[in-house]
Amino acid sequence: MKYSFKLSLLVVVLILGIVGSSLAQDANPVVLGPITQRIIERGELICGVNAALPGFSAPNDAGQFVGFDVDFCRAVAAAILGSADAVSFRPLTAAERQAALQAEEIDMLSRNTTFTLSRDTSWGATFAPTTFYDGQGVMTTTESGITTLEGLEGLVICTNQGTTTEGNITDAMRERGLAFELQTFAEFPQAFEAFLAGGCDAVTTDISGLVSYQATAPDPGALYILRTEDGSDYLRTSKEPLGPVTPQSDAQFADIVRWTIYGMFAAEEFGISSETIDAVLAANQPGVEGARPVIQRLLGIGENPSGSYLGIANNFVEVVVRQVGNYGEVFARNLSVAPFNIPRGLNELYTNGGLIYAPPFR
Ligand SMILES: N[C@@H](CCC(=O)N[C@@H](CS)C(=O)NCC(=O)O)C(=O)O
Repeated sequence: MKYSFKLSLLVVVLILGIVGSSLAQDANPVVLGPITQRIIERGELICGVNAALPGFSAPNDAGQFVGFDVDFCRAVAAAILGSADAVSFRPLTAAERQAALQAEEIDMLSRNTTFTLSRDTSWGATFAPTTFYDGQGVMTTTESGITTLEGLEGLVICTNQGTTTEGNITDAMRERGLAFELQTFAEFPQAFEAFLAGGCDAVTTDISGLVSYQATAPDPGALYILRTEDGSDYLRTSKEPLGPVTPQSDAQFADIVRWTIYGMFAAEEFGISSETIDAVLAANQPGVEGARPVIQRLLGIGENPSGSYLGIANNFVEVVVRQVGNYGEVFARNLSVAPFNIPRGLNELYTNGGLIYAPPFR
């Protein structure tokens, strides 16, 4: 009796061991989150964007959305659906974005949105990695001769509602002991129009936004973005880390967005672009001399798991780079060109002194 009990215990332990080890070999099967599932069923990603921020997000002459922020929507669609074109864009104002995200009218938001503590907690949102490290700036007219915040004492500064900008400008002026009048508008284009019409002495928002508006204004030379005392850079009155946002209800989808962005950062770091992808693939096949394991893991070459951890195509980084490009290509195509000519600055790779850094793909 005692003997047979021991025997059956041994059998149970053996069975558990076999089942356990086969589970471990399979890794954890990925359970797709509700938003990921919806995107797959719909065959399309719904992405909330800015309708009027050339360089970052605006319709082109053919009515298609193009720009830096738009390309991250396209990258996520390529990662999940295999096609960067499988995106439906929803134009949203700054004030509309929180509700749209909370109601899950959009799968993700990619709209010059600053990552802050209050938004991360009270929006019911998950912030993806920062794709553009920005700061708030202030614009005056060349004609006014105002080149400092002190020069704006007692004057009218305009911006749009529902933004980090409103609080930041108040802090910046108060810290310097400068009184001023803040006028806010429902949308930034209205604030900019009021400024151009002389109703505001200055207008303030993200420096990227000011550069975009200046570049596309009828007379860019008539507009001045305040600079630091030594003139070497724009005056930054805040930190504005901008990046995509997803609803908090789906951590699995948030992982896909996060690692799609990291994949684009890592691809730039390892010299993998839409132009070099075929050569990189060929040079890194198993058994090829000089093949780099770090690249094999990133691109999911051979037996290396990559997208399989996310429940999407194992070679998702290859698909994204082929169709959208690496981070540097996306930056160059949209922002390094005239009329914007935005320098990489903090948005350089960490290997070049910037903040763009991807954790390991392992
Ligand atoms: N990054 C800031 C500001 C974003 C913002 O609203 N920027 C303006 C100026 S570039 C804009 O997008 N305006 C368009 C609008 O108001 O709809 C935030 O997240 O609050």
